[in-house]
Amino acid sequence: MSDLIEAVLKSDEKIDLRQFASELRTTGQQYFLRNDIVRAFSDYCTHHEKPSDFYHSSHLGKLILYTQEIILENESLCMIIRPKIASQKIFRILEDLTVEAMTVQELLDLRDRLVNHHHPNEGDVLELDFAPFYDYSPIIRDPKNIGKGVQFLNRYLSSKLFQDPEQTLELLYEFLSLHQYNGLQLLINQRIKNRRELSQKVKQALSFVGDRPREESFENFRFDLQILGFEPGWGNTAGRVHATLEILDELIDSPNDAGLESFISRIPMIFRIVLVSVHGWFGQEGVLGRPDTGGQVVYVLDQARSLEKQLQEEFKLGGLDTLGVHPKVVVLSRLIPNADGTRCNERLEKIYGTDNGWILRVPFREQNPKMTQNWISRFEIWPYLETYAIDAEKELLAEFQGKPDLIVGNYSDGNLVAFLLARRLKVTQCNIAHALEKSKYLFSNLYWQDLESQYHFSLQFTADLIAMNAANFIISSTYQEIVGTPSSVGQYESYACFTMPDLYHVVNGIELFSPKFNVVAPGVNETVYFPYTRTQDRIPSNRERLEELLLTLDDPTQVFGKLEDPSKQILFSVARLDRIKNLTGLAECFGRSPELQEHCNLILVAGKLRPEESTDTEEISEMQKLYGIIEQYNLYNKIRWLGVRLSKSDSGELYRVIADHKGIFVQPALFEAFGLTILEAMVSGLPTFATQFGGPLEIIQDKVNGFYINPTNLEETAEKLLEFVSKHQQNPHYWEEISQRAIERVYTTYTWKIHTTRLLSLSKIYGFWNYTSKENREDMLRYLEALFYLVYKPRAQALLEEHRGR
Ligand code: UDP
Ligand code: LCN
Repeated sequence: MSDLIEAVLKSDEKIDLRQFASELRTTGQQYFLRNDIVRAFSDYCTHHEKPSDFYHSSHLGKLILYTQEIILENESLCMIIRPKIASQKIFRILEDLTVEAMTVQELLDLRDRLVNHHHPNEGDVLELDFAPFYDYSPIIRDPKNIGKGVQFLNRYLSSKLFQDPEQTLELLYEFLSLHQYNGLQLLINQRIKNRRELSQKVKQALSFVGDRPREESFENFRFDLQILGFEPGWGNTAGRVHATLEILDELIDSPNDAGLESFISRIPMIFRIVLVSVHGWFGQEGVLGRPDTGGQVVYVLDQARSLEKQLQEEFKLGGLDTLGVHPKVVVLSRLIPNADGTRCNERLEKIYGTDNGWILRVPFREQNPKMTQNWISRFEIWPYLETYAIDAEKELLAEFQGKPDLIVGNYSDGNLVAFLLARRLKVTQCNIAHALEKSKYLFSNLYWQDLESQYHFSLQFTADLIAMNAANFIISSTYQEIVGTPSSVGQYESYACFTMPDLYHVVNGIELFSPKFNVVAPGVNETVYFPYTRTQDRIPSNRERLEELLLTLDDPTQVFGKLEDPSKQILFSVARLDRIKNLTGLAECFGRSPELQEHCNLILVAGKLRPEESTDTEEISEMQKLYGIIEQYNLYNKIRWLGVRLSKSDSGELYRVIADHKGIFVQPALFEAFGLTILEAMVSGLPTFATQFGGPLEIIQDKVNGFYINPTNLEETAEKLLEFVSKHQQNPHYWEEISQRAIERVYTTYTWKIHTTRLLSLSKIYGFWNYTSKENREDMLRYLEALFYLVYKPRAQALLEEHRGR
């Protein structure tokens, strides 16, 4: 039994536990989530006049602190306790305070009973368990090391490998012989016939290049090295070639994991990359702010640019650029024939700022022209993905004139396509979630059947399970994306155990301690978003135009609201009009606080102004809600709502104009997986108040370089904003101090250079280990295929039929 429960039961607090349980019963509610539990317990303490430390310090208080869920059923109470990150214990407590441990299966049955979908007489439901497949691979032990997979894997496998120096050398030899680019042999050639020769020749080459001037170009001695058995890829100068060979020499003589990592990171292994981002409007202009088109598009485009740049630098240092070795990065997206003024109906579009970066758009097959001619919501896209992957494979092979070296999936749909492609092409698969819908929508799995007609979560969650288990490695933007915080469950963690009543039970959905997880945060485009103080890089006419748009322009086609006093401090936010982005919550917070209205104006930038311009139900309802709030609190003269789609450069300048006015950025989302707008605002120099639910908790250090808000507590949020405003009024340097620290935070931690250096190094190391350990994942992949064909595909076909009938 859990120590915590035992401690409660051994003390007088068992009476409180019984009383608390009986009070929960009187609410008539059966299912309590953490927030409900904490609130109910706080009420209990107040109502029973408990001493002030009872809430936190009593045994019961501590037990409640770790309790994620309580489910009441007849006389029993089920507690789901999360004593530490990524672990779960389940107990049933009966009325007489007898405690029994429950299995995951029992918990899932209980949840099914709760929603009247438990039918034991009709047989068992399919049970999915991925745990046996992870028995073969090493597992991280300490939860604090989750997300540092590659370091762990490298250390673990190195120590195994290095026990046998001869085998190490053999593997290195075989691995070095593999690399080619369009028929150009790289690294070593057949003149080095075996591992022993490799070891000798490395020493000879070292002495040969060591005698040459450090700066001498590789071209000058390329053919001398070739005779020794060495091909291009070691360096562009004698100095660089020497340094790379030295690392190898050291690795052969005294292998160690750090040396291996730095050596593998220098090897040219990745030339062609595919970034899969299927749904949404994927373009470079006029697409942001539409439903389904937000940060992912910004992320993928910036990542593509940065990957190309990083590879170009790498190839230059490796002496390969002059030999015609150039990287190619392709963003694979969907071609949308009815493109609504965007370029999404073009097959190929060059990515701005790249030499060889492209958006390749492949259409969905015309299984249902009514749908496939148009934008399709990410919730409806599932039936079209399998054939899309088949068509995309052909296009990619033609485009690259060969296979890619790395496939990166984005979001549930892109990750599923990445799985299908990687499986067919036998290429390393990396996943990026961006936002897993499962944790965004409360009870999305338990009530999936009620939500199915609108959200089709049965397809999405099945796709997620397939893709996340299939991926060779997963990169997440934050630690908590994987396993949450001590008090909240992580996004991936929510896949570990859940029920999809009548469809399947997941008893082990993902191994959170697997070294496949790596935290690699995104950056921000530094040419677009930079500090407001860098006046030399700003264009005065743009600044004036945007200042007018923000504060005074009277154009009802673009702006709603007219400021009575434009000199008040600006509260600013920009987001799509999704419910979860909660711009309406911010407006409500502003509306309810006359004091905030006295000192500030609220400026919101969202893609649209008029419900009739949208076909997205959530977007329409958010617009209607926003108009309602403006009316209810009479905010017409205190708010400006810009329904504009800004160009990239305007969007950067907009933040800076707000900073010129000493404004404040507020990100009020009910949940934010990461939050690129936060980086954009911070690097521009805006003091930023962001939601405490999700990624912002890791980006911002509270009260140091920004502030957390609880967007569900409107009063507290208004108070926090007012406190800042008043501090700023008393001390004009206060704003600047926070502003400066926000800028520093981004430059030290969130740059694309840091991101891509890490991503490429990960890709190579996973590639190396997959090769050398010849890890046999075939059994898991077969299981995943079965899931795809037996569960996903029939459901996707049924959805297609439904689409056809619309
Ligand atoms: N954005 C924009 N115009 C809008 C809404 C959003 O340009 O009307 C941009 C914003 O600047 C940011 C991205 O879209 O670059 C949103 O990314 P974020 O990660 O904050 O949220 P997401 O939309 O992905 O959930
Ligand atoms: C999706 C989201 O919801 C955001 O929180 C992220 O910042 C964005 O994708 C980029 O990863």
